[in-house]
Amino acid sequence: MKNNIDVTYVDELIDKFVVLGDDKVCQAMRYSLESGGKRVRPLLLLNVCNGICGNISENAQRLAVALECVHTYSLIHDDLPCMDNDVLRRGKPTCHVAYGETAAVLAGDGLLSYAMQIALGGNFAETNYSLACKFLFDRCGVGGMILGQTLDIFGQTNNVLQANDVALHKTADLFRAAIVCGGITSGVTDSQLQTLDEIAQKLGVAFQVVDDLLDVDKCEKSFLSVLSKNDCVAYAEQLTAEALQLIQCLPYDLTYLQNFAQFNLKRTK
Ligand code: GRG
Repeated sequence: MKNNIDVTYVDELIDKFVVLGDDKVCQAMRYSLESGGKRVRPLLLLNVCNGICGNISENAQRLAVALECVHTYSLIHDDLPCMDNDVLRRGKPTCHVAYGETAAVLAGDGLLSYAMQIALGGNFAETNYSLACKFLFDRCGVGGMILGQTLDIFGQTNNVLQANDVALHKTADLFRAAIVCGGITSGVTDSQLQTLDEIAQKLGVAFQVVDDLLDVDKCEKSFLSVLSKNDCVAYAEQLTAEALQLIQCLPYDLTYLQNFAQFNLKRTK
């Protein structure tokens, strides 16, 4: 069992696997990758591995870093003038404000390609690694995170079902990639993978509900546009309780997941 799977450890893995040049696009990629993200998704993946098999393989490290690259690209593109047009992210100028729109588009593209390069550089002789790579990139694509963004931008969010559908793809799909890939690389059974997937969906939607509660200015296309504040809190609590119950069905030490689920309800950023 490894101790201290924390933000510092994830940062070390990012330094190990993301080796960039010094041109403007690489600078923009580095700027966003190193601007204070919480590293939620890689931490979930690595801690699930550690809790299940007490070991973190290089393949798992690669998937964790690839996932953070995908997450970072999604934020850069989401902030662009043609999407949310945000000027601040994590209290700092967004990538396109700091480096210009063209470099920011390319930085997002670069991070997505880099994620594939890191994942494809892994050891495919290891059981089920190809399955883990497929699962990760399926969850990023047009049936996953991109679908979430498509529903968010071009669809309607008039009721809880629609808001839930957006959150399941925009947010929960990368949580599924994290938690299920942690399970795949640790060799759990298919039925345990199914349970991990259900836990991930509940935690992912709960994360988005709390995100909307923390961003009260965003009144459109938010859980707050279809539920009262109290009902949002109750919904996040209900999803968390369901996730915690499912975690207890698994025969592993998943204390990290339990703590994360509770922490999410109290987080302030
Ligand atoms: C690929 C064109 C394109 C768009 C990407 C999904 C998406 C579309 C953008 C993500 C924008 C967004 C706000 C998604 C919701 C998920 C979410 C709550 C993101 C913030 O995650 P944190 O809190 O971020 O983990 P940090 O800053 O800690 O890395």
